[in-house]
Amino acid sequence: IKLEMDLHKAIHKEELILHYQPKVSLKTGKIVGVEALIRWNHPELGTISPGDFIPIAEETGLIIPIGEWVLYHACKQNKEWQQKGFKTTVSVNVSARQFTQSNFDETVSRVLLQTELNPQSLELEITDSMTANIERTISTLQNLKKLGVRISIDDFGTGFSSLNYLQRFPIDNLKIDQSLIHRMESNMNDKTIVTTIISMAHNLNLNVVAEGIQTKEQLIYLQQHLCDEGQGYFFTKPMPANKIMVTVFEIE
Ligand code: G
Ligand code: G
Ligand code: MN
Ligand code: NA
Repeated sequence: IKLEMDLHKAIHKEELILHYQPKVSLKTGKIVGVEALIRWNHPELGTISPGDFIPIAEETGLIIPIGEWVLYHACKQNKEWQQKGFKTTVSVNVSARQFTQSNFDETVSRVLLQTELNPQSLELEITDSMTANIERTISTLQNLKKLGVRISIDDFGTGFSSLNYLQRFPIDNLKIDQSLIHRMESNMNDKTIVTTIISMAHNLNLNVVAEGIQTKEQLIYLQQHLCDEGQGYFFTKPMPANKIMVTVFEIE
């Protein structure tokens, strides 16, 4: 209850911040985008990870204002980077409760206008847990695609997703869940699953992103099997906007 009340005030008290994790092209080694990941600097408890407060935000409905805060700040930051000459896209994680709001597309449209970010530079990450109502999901995705934004399926390969929706949803990217990438080393079956996901995605004209790359071996295997892009501690951990400017963009 205490945490819930604190979360209520967190936005106005400017305790929420975004960290960014680069997404790297496995062909060129260049940074093609960043994923925005929220953090909460609690005045007494220190940094609280989204895994611990996003569920509370979802239950209480606070995810709606928080989600809009994330969207606005991620777009605004990316616009600033673009004006400085860094050609990146920004990916924003979207919760089920946000995605199923009837005016979610209007929120996205408003934020794009406010920040003057090119819609093609914004990627929305949804998970298949929010695709229970297939027809409704398709219609929401179609409205979002009309705005010009890109859509990713996050955490792919976990849960009980049906492959059926992949060809029915107007999506752009498939992000392979990090658990599969981590298990590749020890498990031949997981290697096969990953390469099969890559081929399937390419056959459906989808761009494939591997999450959670931590070792050179994982990277080489993914490159050999033509995975398009990757994220993970092997490249860099998520970091604050000012730090990413110096340590990552400047290296290019
Ligand atoms: O950054 P970290 O590994 O702690 O993130 C944990 C989880 O929280 C991940 O599943 C991630 O997708 C989710 N998450 C991070 N930032 C956001 C956000 O801004 N909105 C939503 N809905 N989820 C987020
Ligand atoms: O659910 P989603 O894919 O959005 O979650 C991304 C989360 O994974 C973020 O919290 C991020 O901090 C974390 N992450 C990113 N790269 C790595 C990695 O290489 N290893 C591990 N263990 N976590 C990672
Ligand atoms: Mn994600
Ligand atoms: Na993921």
